[in-house]
Amino acid sequence: MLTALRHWLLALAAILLLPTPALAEDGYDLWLRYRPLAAGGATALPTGVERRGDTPTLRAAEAELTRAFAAMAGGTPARGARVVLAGAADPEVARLNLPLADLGSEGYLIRQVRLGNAPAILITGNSDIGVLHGAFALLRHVNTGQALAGIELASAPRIGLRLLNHWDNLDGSVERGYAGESIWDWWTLPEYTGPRYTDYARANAALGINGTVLNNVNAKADSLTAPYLEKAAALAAVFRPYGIKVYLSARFSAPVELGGLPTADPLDPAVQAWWDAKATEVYRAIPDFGGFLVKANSEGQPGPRDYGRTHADGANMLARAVAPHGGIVMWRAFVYADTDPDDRAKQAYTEFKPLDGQFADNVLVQVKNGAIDFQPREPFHPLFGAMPGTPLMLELQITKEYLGYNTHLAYLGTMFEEVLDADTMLPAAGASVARVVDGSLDGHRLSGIAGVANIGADRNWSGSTFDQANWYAFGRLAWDHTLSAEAIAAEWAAQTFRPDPALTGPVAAMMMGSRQAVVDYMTPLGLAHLMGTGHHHGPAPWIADLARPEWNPAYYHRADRQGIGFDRTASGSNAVAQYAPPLAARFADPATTPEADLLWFHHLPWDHRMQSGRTLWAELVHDYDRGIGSVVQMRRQWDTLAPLVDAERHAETAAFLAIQQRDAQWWRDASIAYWRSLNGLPLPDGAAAPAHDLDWYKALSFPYAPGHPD
Ligand code: BDP
Repeated sequence: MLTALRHWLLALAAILLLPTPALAEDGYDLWLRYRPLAAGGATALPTGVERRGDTPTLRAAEAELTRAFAAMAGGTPARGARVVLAGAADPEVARLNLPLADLGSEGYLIRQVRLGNAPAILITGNSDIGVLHGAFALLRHVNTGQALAGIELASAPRIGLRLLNHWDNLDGSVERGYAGESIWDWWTLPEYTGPRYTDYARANAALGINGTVLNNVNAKADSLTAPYLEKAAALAAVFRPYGIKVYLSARFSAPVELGGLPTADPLDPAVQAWWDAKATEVYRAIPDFGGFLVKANSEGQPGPRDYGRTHADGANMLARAVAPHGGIVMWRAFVYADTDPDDRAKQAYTEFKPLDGQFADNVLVQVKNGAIDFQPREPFHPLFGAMPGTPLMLELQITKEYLGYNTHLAYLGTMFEEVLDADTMLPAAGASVARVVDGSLDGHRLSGIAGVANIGADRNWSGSTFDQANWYAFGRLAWDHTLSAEAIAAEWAAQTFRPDPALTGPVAAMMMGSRQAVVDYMTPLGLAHLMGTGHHHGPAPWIADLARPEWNPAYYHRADRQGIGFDRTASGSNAVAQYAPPLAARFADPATTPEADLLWFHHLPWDHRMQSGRTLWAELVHDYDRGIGSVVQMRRQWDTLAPLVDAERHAETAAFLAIQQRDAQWWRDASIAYWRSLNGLPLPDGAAAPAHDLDWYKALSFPYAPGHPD
């Protein structure tokens, strides 16, 4: 007995002596990080949640609120009015005559009202999904430090299709990924659908993302076989209550590879019949399947051009197959061919513009933000505004393939905002890319926006804390492109760390300057595509010997003894002519071209005079150094925030910022060493010499860098 007591006491002492285990801050919670609210804060938490209706979606909304309020209360008794979840059809809600008409099928309205003669915070919408979105909006409101009393919010999405594109392969690898393996465990699906899939759906529904393409655009036909459809159906079942539909990338040659047909010619009736039957099979497995995404005749993928047919022929064939089931086709405009000697930046426009008006009405053409390929900065793609008869879907890259992967802090909210706000001037001023994409400019029924996901199996989902912000910013702007990147940054920081202006202000400031820093130290003044072949992690502007000309960095910078830059004016490729006449005129003249895009449009002598009074050469070096300086500044700023951020996430970001500074120096030094080998110019006054000679940088090799597709 005594021994037992002694053991018990010893065990108790051991427990008491243990340091209190800190709540794990591993980033898993994303923006759904519910922690006790500061005592005496603005929010009186609701006394309860009342759910009117019994659907999986309403139950999910209730579960989210209950879980959040319990965690936020931290033991303090609730004092606020109860929250009521009720659709517009609820008789009591109907009697309130609330302005619900503009909310569409996914929007929400939140108001403090009286229901059943007691005060209530009502979350309502025209559908259960609207109510769910409202529940997440209310939590965002509280989690950013705002009071519930008197709350009044209403919002509806401006763009219809708000999709993630996963570049995930069936073997678990992720093309251009850096956050671990794919989160889809195809091997254990469909039997095992672990909690991670639900948490994925929660995180996306909180932003209003309503669809996800599960597999890589460089698709395998196997995704369309019965076993894989069953696996996709299991994911669709998890996502359905959260208003998220499943889509698949389709391999154009699937009728040959799976069906044994001799051709995939879109005009061949047997091929059409194969796709019709396949679509029927897909919809039998997944009744609310969204549709197909297709990369065709690009970078080795099969497509209609293999049979002398147009992209419209290919898209329309698939569109006919999914139309009876209510499906859509997203046909990518990311095409360029080594057989086409014309400027790569012109090729998508040349190919697609003449097809305007020829696509079936359930087809969207999906266009990357810029005409080359997700570079740190590109002018907006000239197809925006140029195809008024076709709904154009904007494709953004959330994953930072060309912006330093997960170790460089680069907030893409500013980049997304830049392209959305760009004025196409077609047909006249005020025709922003956002208005093309949301369908309002040309009155399209369909509208869409896609983000290439940066999600992987890493515990923190995105490979770094700050890369979560890019997923977040994409989702928020997809819902409402009028939000500002800065407000989104502050809102993200409040939910991710704490709703304290002493933290959110400096963090948002770091984020707002971060993408320009990357532009500065990698590809200043409109330069592009200077990265190492294959891995895309570091600089290799000297590469000029790859088989396809447009895969060589030298193709893009065109630097020589006299000057640098790609002449896209009438004396060069004349890509400027693909823009609206006033823009074409502006871009045709170096004096009126924004300096940020100068070398994108012009080949200029090294001694060209810049607005600053410096020569182009001195300005380039200045920008590289400014980029490094910004990283140094971010490191300082982040250090001062140590008392306001948990140790685990603070240390990770601090370490990554150190890597970023090292890499920024590498980009700067390697680039300068190379430019000097061409121009023979001395370093501008005060500029430091590169740490190594050019050969040293050329000799670096990274065969095992993450994200490499092979
Ligand atoms: C490029 C990527 C490549 C993708 C391609 C695409 O390097 O891996 O397959 O885009 O968008 O940026 O299809």
